[in-house]
Amino acid sequence: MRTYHSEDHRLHFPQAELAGGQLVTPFERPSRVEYVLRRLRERGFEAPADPGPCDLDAVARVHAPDYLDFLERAWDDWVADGNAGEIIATNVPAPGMSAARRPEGIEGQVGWYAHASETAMTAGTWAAAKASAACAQAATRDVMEGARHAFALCRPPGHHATRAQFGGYCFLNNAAVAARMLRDGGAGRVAVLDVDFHHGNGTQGIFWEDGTVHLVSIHGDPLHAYPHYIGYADETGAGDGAGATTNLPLPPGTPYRDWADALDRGIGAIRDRGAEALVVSLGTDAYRDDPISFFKLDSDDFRDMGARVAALDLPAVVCFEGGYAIEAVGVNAVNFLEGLAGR
Ligand code: 7XA
Ligand code: ZN
Repeated sequence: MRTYHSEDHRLHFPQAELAGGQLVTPFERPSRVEYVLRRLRERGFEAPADPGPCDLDAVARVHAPDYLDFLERAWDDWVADGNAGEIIATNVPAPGMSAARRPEGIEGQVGWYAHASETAMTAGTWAAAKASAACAQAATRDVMEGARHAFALCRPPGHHATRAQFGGYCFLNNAAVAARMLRDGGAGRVAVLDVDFHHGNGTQGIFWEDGTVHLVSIHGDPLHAYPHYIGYADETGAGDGAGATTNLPLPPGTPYRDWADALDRGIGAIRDRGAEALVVSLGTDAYRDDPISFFKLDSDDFRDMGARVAALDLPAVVCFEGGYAIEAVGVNAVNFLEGLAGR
């Protein structure tokens, strides 16, 4: 299995995340990638390839042009406005406000394009986000050219990024870009299987009315978990996409046997809709020691998870998402890949 990685992920390293009423070092930090790289090496995977430049046309297939323009200029506009710190959304168009007009000032625009305030932007965020999407694109090209599986070590992650908003540490939706590329490349139906602890709200929104891309997301029940306001089982898509969203929320403390039952239901749903290719949003934050999550999976469970996904017998692009129990992130991600590859 080929793997893709860009050192440009380092360009995104905010110093602050608003968590529990404090500014802390973000959970989503560059060392996460180091642990995955180290484990890939230890387990004999070939050295990750650089993905090359990001194809912005492919990104624009899933994100709004004005949002991409905002991401590109946000830092310069922020600094030009006299701001000395990192970009953090402090004002948002809440329900009840007139949200029909985008503000002209950068502070108002930051809130316009954000759906959460834990996620800071820095001078290098746009470059890192593009490099992350480029990894997904390179892995997708591999699969389109006949590879069975490919792994994109994406950072920053992507599944919370909607068509026109960032949040949840995500700016560009790498999995959605991959799914769109697979469809544009000729796959009749594509499935996105999101095994990250958090609901893939961005992916859901992007494909909400698209019956050709089936999202299956297994995640912490939004009654108790971020992103809090979306991800319920009765959200199943609309219009042409009616029935093409499958949400499998699970309660606090869920052990692997229950999690795996949900996975098997999701795999059954993917089979039923007849996907020809698969994108996996691989977060490892369902792990029992993850600091911001509440499932109880062990490291070995990620290998079993990969093996169950392999039984779908579909070509698959795997995009890295969340996972913050730093030392275990590498083991868990690579266990999944080995299970998938039958190693
Ligand atoms: O998969 N998504 C993540 O791992 C990011 C979750 C962000 C949680 C922020 C809670 N304030
Ligand atoms: Zn997550």
